[in-house]
Amino acid sequence: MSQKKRVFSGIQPSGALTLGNYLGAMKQWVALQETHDCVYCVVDLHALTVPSDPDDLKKRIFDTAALLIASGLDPDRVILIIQSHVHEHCELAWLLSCTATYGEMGRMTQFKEKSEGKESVSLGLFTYPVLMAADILLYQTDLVPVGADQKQHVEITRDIADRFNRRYGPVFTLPEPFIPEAGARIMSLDDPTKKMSKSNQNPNSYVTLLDTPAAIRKKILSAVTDSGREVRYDPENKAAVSNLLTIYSRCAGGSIEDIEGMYAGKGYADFKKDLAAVVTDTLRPVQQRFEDICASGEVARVVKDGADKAREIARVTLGAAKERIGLVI
Ligand code: AQP
Repeated sequence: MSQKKRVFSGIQPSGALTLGNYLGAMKQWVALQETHDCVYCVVDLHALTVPSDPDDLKKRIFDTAALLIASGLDPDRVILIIQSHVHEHCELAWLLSCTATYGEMGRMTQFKEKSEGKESVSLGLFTYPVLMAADILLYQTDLVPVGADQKQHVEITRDIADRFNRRYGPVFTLPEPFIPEAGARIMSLDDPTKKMSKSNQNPNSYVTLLDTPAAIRKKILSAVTDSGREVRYDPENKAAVSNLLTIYSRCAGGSIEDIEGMYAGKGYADFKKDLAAVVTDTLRPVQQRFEDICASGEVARVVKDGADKAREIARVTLGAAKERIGLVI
């Protein structure tokens, strides 16, 4: 048995993957495959919590899996799955929903944000954290790499697991959130107070991983900036430029101070033109690999193999949970 710690993380096919997903999550997932035993999941069932067109959804699920491979995930080293292919996720979610409470679901910030102002929200949006807990706990996960916004969901996963273990006996490993270093939260190009999100209604608020060089240039040149013309990192007073500096640094690899030095005495226009080129160069190899992967038909094989391997782990955990609860198995 592997002595490596187990990592689990998921990504929703709720839109075209963005530079925020890539810099904040996917690059880190790729790095973790070197040192950890990783299970990564296209969480298609989570994406159903908001309505979407069936044909679009199908394409987005496929593209998300292909983009994960194109970004550098090695299917021979990680388990890559589509959540709905492993039915144990839903079955465990029901068992856990009988341990979680209505009150704790209502306290989730993401639910409050996503339901705000809506006349009607799905029950799935409310119970989303329980399905996420099932995703994580099925694989006896040690570490969950997530953005800071998802920390609360990992904490509630721990609480549910701990309550279950105390009530019925030890079944689940208690996972820890693994949050990337400061600056990994990429903000919206049209509003630096909001996270760059693939479901934002304004396509100019994000760069997608499959945007053309012309689209990238247009979006970055039209990104909001702050007053003044100095390219300086100051998240409090220059949130927009600070976000663009973070993107530059995370794409090109240099420190923010070095990049500030390169643009000393120059204005925003020069900086943005270069940033568009840096982002294009970062995404070009991912886009090329994506084309090759789609043409090869590899994705269907990878996710089938992934589901077969995942089920072996998931079946054991689910069986142990059912037995402890007292179900007849
Ligand atoms: N802007 C971001 N900066 C850094 N990390 C980000 N992540 C998402 N946006 C940013 C991280 O990507 C992983 C997968 O996220 P997800 O797709 O499951 O859901 P999300 O966090 O809700 O991402 P989006 O793009 O904002 O999706 P929608 O619009 O559908 O809600 C997570 O680790 C997340 O932190």
